[in-house]
Amino acid sequence: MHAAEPLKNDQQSQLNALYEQMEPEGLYPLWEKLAALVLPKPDSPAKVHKWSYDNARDYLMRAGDLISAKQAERRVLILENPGLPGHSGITPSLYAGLQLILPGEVAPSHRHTQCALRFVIEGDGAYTAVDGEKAIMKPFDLVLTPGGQWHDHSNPTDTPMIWLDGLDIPTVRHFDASFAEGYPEDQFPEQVPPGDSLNRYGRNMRPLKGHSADRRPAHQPLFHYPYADWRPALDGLAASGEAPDPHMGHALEFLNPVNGGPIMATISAHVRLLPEGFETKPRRSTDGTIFVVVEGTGEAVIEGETIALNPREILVVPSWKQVVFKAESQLVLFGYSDKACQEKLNLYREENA
Ligand code: GTQ
Repeated sequence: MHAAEPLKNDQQSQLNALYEQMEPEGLYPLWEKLAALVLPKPDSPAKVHKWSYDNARDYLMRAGDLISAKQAERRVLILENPGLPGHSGITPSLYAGLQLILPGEVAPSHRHTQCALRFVIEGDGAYTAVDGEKAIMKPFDLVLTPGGQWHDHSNPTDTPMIWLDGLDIPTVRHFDASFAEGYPEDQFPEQVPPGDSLNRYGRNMRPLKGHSADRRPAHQPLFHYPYADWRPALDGLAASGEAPDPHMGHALEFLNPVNGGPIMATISAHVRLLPEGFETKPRRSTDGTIFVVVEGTGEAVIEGETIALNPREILVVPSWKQVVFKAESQLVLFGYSDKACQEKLNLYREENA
């Protein structure tokens, strides 16, 4: 930041002697570390990385032969960022994993302070039950398990079900605020028919009054955002004739109907559609983002590095890395990040070139 004033003659050796004596007392000189602690701009230890779905699926199915969902509690392969070894994070603040539920299996009910989203990649008809209400899942549905709510996953179909788990595990760890407990039975007792909260809160309406109107937590009533709803909305935007946003394409954020804010306290999520041949202008933001390719092919060019994009691949773009997306065919992406959390802390920034 400022040009350092040079040290005189034997100043450094005297300082070194001082550091050595202080260190056992847990005392360190800030002036040796200031530049690395207070950065002029983000310099994420996380790396740009892409996971092939087919490759990860192969390992997941092999795990499925060796351990049951019940034994594992959650049979998930963690997508760990290669720049964050041992951190179990895909970015410094967020976690990602691929979860497999085989036909007939149940991942038993538990609850925890961490917030979770599920983005379905494969299978049709398994469900996540949240406080005893099933969200029956189809490919590319978004399902939330907000912090503190009981949830179990079951697959009554005859095909495997696989989804991407996105959680704020590293954020909760950072704040030392994790609580978790198991439910005494595998499944939380069913409270209402599937789709109940979607009917009450998912159509831009809310219960006026009446039976179980207040069953869901007031701050988080909706937890299912079906592909059948969001995908046609993107098509409608693309067909409207309005030019795509130069940096984002046609992009829609998933909302919490209570306040029009992000889906959960710590995690934001969106989808975007880039028409065939469209190339975005360069953009960077402080929210490192995890993308799933929903359909189409293209490229992400991140700080000059070109990464091919194919359906079901998972890509992480860390904080403040400049990215350009190019759609070879019409490209549809899902993305989630910690923008919701950063905005609360007045940290979020973006730069649209
Ligand atoms: O489904 O509850 O990938 O608690 C990691 C932790 C999934 C879950 C994960 C979890 C879950």
